[in-house]
Parts: sequence; C-alpha cells; structure tokens
Amino acid sequence: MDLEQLNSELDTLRSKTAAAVCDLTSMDEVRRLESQTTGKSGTLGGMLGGIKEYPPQERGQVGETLNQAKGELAALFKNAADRIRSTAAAAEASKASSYDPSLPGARPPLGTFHPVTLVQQQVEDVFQRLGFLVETGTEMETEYYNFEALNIPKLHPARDMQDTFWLTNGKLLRTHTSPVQVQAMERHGPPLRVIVPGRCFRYETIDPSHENTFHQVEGLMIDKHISIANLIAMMKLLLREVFGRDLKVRLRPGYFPFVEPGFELDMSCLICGGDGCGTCKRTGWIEILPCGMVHPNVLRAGRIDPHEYTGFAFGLGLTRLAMMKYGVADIRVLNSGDLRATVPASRFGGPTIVAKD
Ligand code: FA5
Repeated sequence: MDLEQLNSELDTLRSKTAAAVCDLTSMDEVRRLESQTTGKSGTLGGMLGGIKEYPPQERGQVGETLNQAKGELAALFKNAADRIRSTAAAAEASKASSYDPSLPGARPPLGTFHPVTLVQQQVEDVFQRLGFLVETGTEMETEYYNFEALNIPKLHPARDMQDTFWLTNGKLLRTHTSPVQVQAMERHGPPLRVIVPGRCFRYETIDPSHENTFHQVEGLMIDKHISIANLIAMMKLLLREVFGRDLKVRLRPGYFPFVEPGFELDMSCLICGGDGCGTCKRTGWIEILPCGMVHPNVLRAGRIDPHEYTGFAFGLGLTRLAMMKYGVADIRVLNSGDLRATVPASRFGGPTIVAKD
C-alpha cells in the first residue's frame, strides 16, 4: 500500500470510529472497540506492524502519519469514555436526589408474645378486675416457705410429690408458686386477695405434659366467711374468661398438705376433645387447677387467726392452660425456642404444633 492509499484507509478508519464511538454506552464497549482499532492486533496496530514493508526512505513518514492517526483515534475514545462517565455520574446524582427521607422506612417483621405470656396477661386481667394484687415472689426460695410454712415438715412424704432442685447455698428452686402464700399473709395481713404468676422448677421426667421448668399462677383469697362455694365460683369464672365459653370440668378430691379440703380441678383435654391422646395420657382429662381451703396451720404460719378468717388457694398450671388454649399438644414446644410457638398456629387456623419424641 502506498502512502496515498494509507492516508485514504486512515481517513475511513477515523470517520468510521468517530461514528461508532457515538453509539457506545459503557466503558466495556469503549475498551473493546479501542482494542479492535488501536490495539496490537487491531486495524491500526496491523498498519503499524506493516511499517517494515515500506522502502526505508518512506518509513519515517509512514510512522509519523500512523502515530498522528493513533493520537486522533485515542482522543475519540477518551471523549467517549468521558461522556459515558459523566452520564453515569448524572444518573447517580438524580437517583440520590429522588431519595425522600420523610417517607416511612421499611418495617421490621413484628414478633408477638409467647403463648404463656398471653394467657398470663389474661389471667392477671381477670383477677385484677376482682381486686387481687399481682405479686411475683422469687424463683430461688427457702425450704421454710416452699415446704415448712405450707404444713410440709422435714421428712414428710408429701415432699416427694415435687422433686426438688436443691442449691448449694441451702436454698432451692421453688417447686410451686405456693411459697408466696405465707409471705403475702405476713406482708399484707387479712383480708387478702393476691395472685402470683411465675416459673417453677421440678426435677421431673419430661413428657408431653411435664417440663422441668413451667409456669403456675398461685391464687389466695382470705377473708371472713370465705367458703368452698366462693372457690368454685372463682375457678369457673377464671376458665370462662380465658376460653370465652363454659368448659367441661370435673372436681375430685385432691391431697395437698396446705389445704383442707383439697381438690383437683381437671378440664376436658382440648387437644383430643376428651377422647384420649398423648397429651392427656389417654385419660381425656388435663390436671390444671388444684385448689382447696387454706389449712389452719398455714394461716397460723402467716400470723392469721384461723378462727376468725378462712380462705381458699389454688395453683393454676399456666403452661398447660396455654397448651389447651392454643392447641399446643406437647409442652416441650413451648420451651424449645421454636418461633412457631410464639405465633400460635391454631389462632390463625393453622395446624396444632406437635414436638417429635
Ligand atoms: C401444686 O403445685 C400446688 N402448689 C397447687 C396448689 C396450690 C394446690 C394451692 C392447692 C392450693 P401440683 O403439683 O399438682 O400442685 O401442680 C399444680 C399444677 O401445675 C398442675 O395441675 C399442672 O397443671 C401444673 N404442673 C405441675 N407439674 C408440672 C410440670 N412438670 N410441667 C408442667 N406443668 C406442671
């Protein structure tokens, strides 16, 4: 190719490139076209490699011409790159200016209360409307309040009814919420209405209706002329308020050293409708509300005269109540940390939650 032909080809290359760079929209496209044009194996690169084909006396001018074209082409690519970069920066800027800080942010997913907490709140609400105080007591308890003040002296066989976690400091983890009975009597004196929701601990074999950590609500009402009729009326009211309807219940004699007479109030198992299942140990009934008239020895321990005052007490199994209310067939689900247990499925028409053995 003589010098004239070379110039003509370079003109064509320049005008083609000038047109092509106008259509480029990304830096990748710029780099690709630049390499095809001025790169080592590109069009101009090939021409530069061919200088040695020219007679020595023309090589200087050919080189000068090609270098000049190379500079012009480089300027075209630089302009295209600058244009693309400033378009991208403008798009970013307009995106940033469309941000409206006054719009509400994305809402984090909402949690809900644990089923036991929900039922506890409901029970507290019912009793507060009836003038009961709500106290909590302590989870680490003395042997005196957990047993002796409740008419369960040392070596009494009734201590075996509740297997105890003993602590190295001589205290214990309360096995029931009843220790607060005598404490409340000492603190407030008669007449007295108090409920005590809280956690209890027993060294138990765990199964679908027994945990080693579970919740109870203790109830205590002391006044003149309190009778079993008051106790039964209160138990019925409690269950009706929690379930919103009358339930099938049964009352049978029950032995607790701190009440006389004592009763066991069972409710028909709502997991199986009373037919018998793993939760109710095939009996169709769930022990939920042991209760009775406060034993005179317990009143005496609380410095209350049993000739002047009588009272009733109950120990509601709150965790089991939550199971019945929300259709949780296995108590282990409630302590498992399974988040489905904090959104009781049955409340939303979903399936009953059952833990695997
Ligand atoms: C008591 O704890 C007595 N303090 C209750 C009481 C209070 C009786 C006042 C009379 C007067 P009991 O051991 O039965 O009784 O437990 C009471 C309720 O707690 C049971 O009916 C049951 O619903 C629940 N419960 C007992 N043990 C467990 C357990 N391991 N897991 C889950 N719930 C339990």
